[in-house]
Amino acid sequence: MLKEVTNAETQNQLARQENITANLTQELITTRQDVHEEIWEKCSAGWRYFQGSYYYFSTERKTWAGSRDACVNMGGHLVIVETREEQYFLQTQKPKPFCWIGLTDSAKEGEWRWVDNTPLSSSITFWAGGQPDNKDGSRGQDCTGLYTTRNGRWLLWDDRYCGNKDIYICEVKDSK
Ligand SMILES: [Ca+2]
Ligand SMILES: [Ca+2]
Repeated sequence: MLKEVTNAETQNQLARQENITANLTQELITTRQDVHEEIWEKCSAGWRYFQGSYYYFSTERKTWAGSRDACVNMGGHLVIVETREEQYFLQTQKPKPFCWIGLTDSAKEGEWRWVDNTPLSSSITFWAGGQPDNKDGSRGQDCTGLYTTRNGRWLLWDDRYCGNKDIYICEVKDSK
């Protein structure tokens, strides 16, 4: 009798655990579907996904400040390039011919900061040869963008006049 009760309890426990496992599996499948749908939705609307961030490549042209505000309105920020891989990813997307990124020295000449106020690291920079040169007559150049070098192969950084209207790249970190 005692043995039968124990067996029944064990079976009950097994059944409960199977139930929990099945629920967890279902939850995992649903979460995966949600993530895929979100990626698909964003990508199909002009967003691209790379290593934990979504990137939006605009087709409309705005000043640097206008671009910065547009990205904030989309829940993100002008792209902040933190790694070589990220820079190479942006290069492969070929956003021609020039597009704003979130780097400026408008607060203090020569002191480059990202839009989240992080100072530019000297080890991760991708300035084109001779840049930044701050050359645009008396207006100076305080805002950075990616531009296609003459051989058309590399997208490197150049500082330009912030009032120029150009396309831009926004970044939104994946919250999941
Ligand atoms: Ca400057
Ligand atoms: Ca320049």
